[in-house]
Amino acid sequence: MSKDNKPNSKLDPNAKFADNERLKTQSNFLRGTINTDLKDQLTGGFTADNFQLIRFHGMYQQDDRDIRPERTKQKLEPLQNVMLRARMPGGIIKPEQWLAIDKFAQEKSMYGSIRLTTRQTFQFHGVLKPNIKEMHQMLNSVGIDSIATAGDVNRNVLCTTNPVESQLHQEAYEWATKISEHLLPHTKAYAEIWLNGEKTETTQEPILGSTYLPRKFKTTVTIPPNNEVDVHANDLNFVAIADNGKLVGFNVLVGGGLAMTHGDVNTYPRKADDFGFISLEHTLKIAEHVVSVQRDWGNRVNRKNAKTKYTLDTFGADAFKAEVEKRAGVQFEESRPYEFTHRGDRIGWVEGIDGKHHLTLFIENGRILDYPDKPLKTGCRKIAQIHQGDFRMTANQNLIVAGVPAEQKSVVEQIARDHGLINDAHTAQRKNSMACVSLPTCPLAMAEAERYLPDLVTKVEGLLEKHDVSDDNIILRVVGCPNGCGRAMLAEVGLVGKGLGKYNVYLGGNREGTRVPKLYLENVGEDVYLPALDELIGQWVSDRQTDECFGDFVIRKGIVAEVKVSKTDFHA
Ligand code: SRM
Ligand code: SF4
Repeated sequence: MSKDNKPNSKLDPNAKFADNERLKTQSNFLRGTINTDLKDQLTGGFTADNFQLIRFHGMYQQDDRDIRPERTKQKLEPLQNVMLRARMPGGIIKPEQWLAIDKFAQEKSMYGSIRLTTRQTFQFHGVLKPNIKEMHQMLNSVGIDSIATAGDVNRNVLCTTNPVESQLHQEAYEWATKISEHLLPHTKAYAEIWLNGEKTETTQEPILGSTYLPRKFKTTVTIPPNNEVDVHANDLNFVAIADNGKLVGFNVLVGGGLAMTHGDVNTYPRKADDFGFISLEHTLKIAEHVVSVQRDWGNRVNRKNAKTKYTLDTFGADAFKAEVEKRAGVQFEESRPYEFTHRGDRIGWVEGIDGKHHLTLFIENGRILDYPDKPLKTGCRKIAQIHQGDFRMTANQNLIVAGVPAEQKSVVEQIARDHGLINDAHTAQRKNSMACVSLPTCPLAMAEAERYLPDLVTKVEGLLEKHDVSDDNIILRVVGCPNGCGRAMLAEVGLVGKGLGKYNVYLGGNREGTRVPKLYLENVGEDVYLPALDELIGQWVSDRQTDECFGDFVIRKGIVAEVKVSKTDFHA
């Protein structure tokens, strides 16, 4: 759609806009009637448009699907509550902030957990209506907000954690924060509604536009060679180019995204295209105009084809890039060389070049909770009570205790060990497996993911042991539906939920996260895919080339075809 609200030239001019366009237009810059709904204690939920509008404020209305049937039987409304997702550019959180969120999760959320996400932030699940305002005010009191962590806007900006090169990380992190701030909505609706802020009239959204973006938009600042943030899942990526450890500019990658819809060949996961290099001073202009071109050219009729990845395939990447250059008044230079070599977090201690120590804790599924045999939440709280550095949430749902002085290392490690935050028995396979939240809170889940992953990993560990490669691993990711929140569409083995106990199995991603996998088995259960994996792992072990990973092996052997261009290859 162009700025004057007409569909763009590639769409049928008579096509009807998606209803989300109406609700954004009528929302008075994201206010809707949320305030009225908040006062209505007859229902725990939000009504009509407000159900969608609260997303722009970082919340989703949910109910626990495990107890839904029982409540229906009792003729009760589902137990409506909200999930909150915070805005934490680069995933950095200070100990005092940690203590505040820990307290809130414990006292005011239904599940008591802090859930680290695949996009370097945390979620509270199960916050009831009477506690929502208090939650935002608590967050605000420690300098956290949840503006634009959901909805048709630029979301939380990621930044590779890189604990080793402190100066480069600091510079990249500052850019992640600046980009996040630059692309935030200008409306003061959040402060007005949740923080009892002064009423100020909003008259325009200079970057996002009065109807915001056609769809969600995701951005990263990435420090190669670690592709922990998975650039190809993101609309816009700034890949850091350094000279002698100092940041000089970015290669800009545009148009990645992973979601699809089962059975709809017009939807597919797609890698981002490399537009070229820019020097640092152009960063915000380029960010702004990749957003503005997507804002004006993106599909506002069909939300399934509204993300930047489809805009690039509709108009052509060259046309999109030329328009960005024109609007920003900046020419992309030829891309500078860089390489991604891995994505996993280095679990355990590393020493930074500044002499500080950093401990990466493996948090299975990112769920920080006091389990009977491992009180993870208490352990994190105890570390936060003595820690003088900060915490970094990684895009692999793990947590780094960053900036520990040498003399405090042993105390931090002891707390972590005492509370199950360090477990030497965790295999490389477990540490390189990931799942999305899925059931019971996700309304879109078709199959289990987070609750299933630990058992599945044990079974895959068994297969690796059987074939005598226990120290090796395969990047394994499970998602409860094809939206792909656990980034299964960049895994060596990706399971995508189809129905309870049934998954589509995709093979052929690589270690670096630069290849989309391809469908191998459709709508199957463990009884089918575990024997199939057993067989394939056997072949891999006997026929692999030196250090060849599983994903590369299945492509070389033609077990699945390589996806080079998603639009043509993914469903072929
Ligand atoms: Fe996601 C929707 C959880 C990362 C693609 N995602 C959802 C919702 C909010 C369900 C809903 O719309 O009601 C899920 C809430 C579950 C719950 O109970 O918490 C949900 N997504 C998550 C998280 C928490 C998964 C996790 O286990 O960590 C991640 C939160 C990230 C964050 O902090 O912002 C999460 N979601 C992703 C990713 C991965 C990434 O960005 O690196 C993707 C794929 C990349 C991409 O966008 O292409 C992803 N989520 C989606 C989609 C499909 C979007 C699309 O292009 O069609 C939806 C559904 C939608 O937007 O309509 C979705
Ligand atoms: Fe929910 Fe699907 Fe995302 Fe999993 S992939 S969290 S099931 S929307």
